[in-house]
Amino acid sequence: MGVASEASDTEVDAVVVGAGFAGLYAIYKLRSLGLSVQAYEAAPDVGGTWWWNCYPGARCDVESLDYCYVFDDDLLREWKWSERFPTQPEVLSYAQHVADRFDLRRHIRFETAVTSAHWERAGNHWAFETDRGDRTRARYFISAVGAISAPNLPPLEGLETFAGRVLMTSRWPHDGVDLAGHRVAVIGTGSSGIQAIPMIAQDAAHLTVFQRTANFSCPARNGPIEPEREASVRADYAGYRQACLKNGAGTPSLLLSQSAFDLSEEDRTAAYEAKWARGGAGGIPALFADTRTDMAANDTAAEFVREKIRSIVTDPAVAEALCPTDHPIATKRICLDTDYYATYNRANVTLVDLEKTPIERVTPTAITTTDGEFEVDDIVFATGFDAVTGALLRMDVRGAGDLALADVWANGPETYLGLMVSGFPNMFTITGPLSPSVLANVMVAIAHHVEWIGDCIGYMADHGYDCIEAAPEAQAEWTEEVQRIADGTLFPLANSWYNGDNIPGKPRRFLAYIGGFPAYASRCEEVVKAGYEGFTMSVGGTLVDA
Ligand code: N01
Repeated sequence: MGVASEASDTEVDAVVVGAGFAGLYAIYKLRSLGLSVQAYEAAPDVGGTWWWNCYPGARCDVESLDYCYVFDDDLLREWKWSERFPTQPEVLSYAQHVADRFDLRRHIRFETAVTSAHWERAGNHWAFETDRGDRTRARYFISAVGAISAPNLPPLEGLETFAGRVLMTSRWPHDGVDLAGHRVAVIGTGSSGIQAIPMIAQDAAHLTVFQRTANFSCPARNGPIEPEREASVRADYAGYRQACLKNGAGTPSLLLSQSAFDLSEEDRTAAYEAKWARGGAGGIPALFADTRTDMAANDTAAEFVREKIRSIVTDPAVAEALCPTDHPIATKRICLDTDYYATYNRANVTLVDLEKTPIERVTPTAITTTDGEFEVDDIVFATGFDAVTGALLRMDVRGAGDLALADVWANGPETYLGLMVSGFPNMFTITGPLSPSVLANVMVAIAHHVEWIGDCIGYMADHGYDCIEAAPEAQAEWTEEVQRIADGTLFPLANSWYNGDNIPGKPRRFLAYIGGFPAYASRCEEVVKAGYEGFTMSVGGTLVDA
């Protein structure tokens, strides 16, 4: 744990905001370049989203062997995951291990949130302020705030009058919550809700789930890592990592090239059955290359999962309410569960379909829908995040000419490669908007960005530059390209956080690059080979020949 000390007034080479997996690696990388680094983290410890989201059932939906750093061979060798899909405590302990192993904590000021970051042209630096009164100046601003880290608490009428406990999966108390004997409400059935619901149902006297939109979920089939699989990965980490980098989603088991219609109906169903039996979130939707682009192909996967729901849930009306029909499968992040659908067969679980009977208000003792009153002791919000842009925009970020990032992005984020924003010199965004980020294995996406940024800063130092900015034309082209590729898929058909739909008033724009991780990485490499094409490098903002 970090120790909070008095407010400071310092100057460093780089400020890193956030000490999750992106922030930790950024600290390590920048320090290895010889830069002085100050990181700020709002939580009392490292881990980012894995620190905050300690709700019951929280677990990673990427396989553990794929969810790790690869920058250090000894680290790879010494860390041993215990399960195929690691629990939140295990992922958190991995982050803590890395922080200790590489002595990263001494660079991090914990329980300290950056409130503002302003570019000061005169000093060619960023000036930061924190909620503890720290003032720090730094040449480089590295945003490692995370794509899924700014919680969304819907403003339900009357919530402030509720007499019971109000909990959020994304802000779950670290010392746990005793739900025994309680009547609990869960609002939200995304990845967080779907993981928490089966666990809460086991503890609570009664659980009422308030579902606004049914979601597709596949069984995790979690368990110990198969020894042969682990041995083969460990025998050739370098080869395995190459396979990750060549895969569209940054994890080798996903995305095949065949069409759903290359197989007969019988063979296709058998292939889906095999994936369902094997478990994992990527299995069913990633089985065929056209699932995300062709509605008929998508329907084959969607209907397969709907049939599974009908076969698991014994009450036909409840089963139908749980069957998603409003969006193609995998156009919202597919969920990964353990016994989610079967939980609705329990006598102590009730499903409320908000599509038919919306919430009207919260009273001191109940949630009231158009259908009546549901008395509860605790309300758990599993209502997601202001994803991809929210955490950055919750800070007061101002670039050249005192331009506020919030104003620049008023119609949606614009970036160049998801790495930089025009008008915001020396500000890099790890897994930023319009990069593969949430559509790739985030550990692969983080590693790629941190290394690209580190190489870029190293190049600048070698060539005598101290200022880099994205060119407006390059940014406009990239922003347009990201949307155009998304428009060629089924993703825009879903109301999802991928498009910003979950936050009232948020402009609709597809927030991640969906062209696949290898295409993205190649583009970034080409840009470098062409002398950082689309970026302008200078000395203190003045263009020079270096
Ligand atoms: O959030 P979500 P999440 N009234 O936005 C509902 C990652 N993650 O925290 O669909 C009533 O997906 C909302 O309804 P609707 C993963 O990338 C990973 O679950 O908008 N309901 C939805 O059901 C994931 O995608 C892991 O109609 C309201 C739910 O709340 C991302 O984080 C685990 C509402 C929010 O679902 C976010 O997942 C957890 C309202 N006013 C998360 N507002 C793993 O690695 C929202 N909802 C496994």
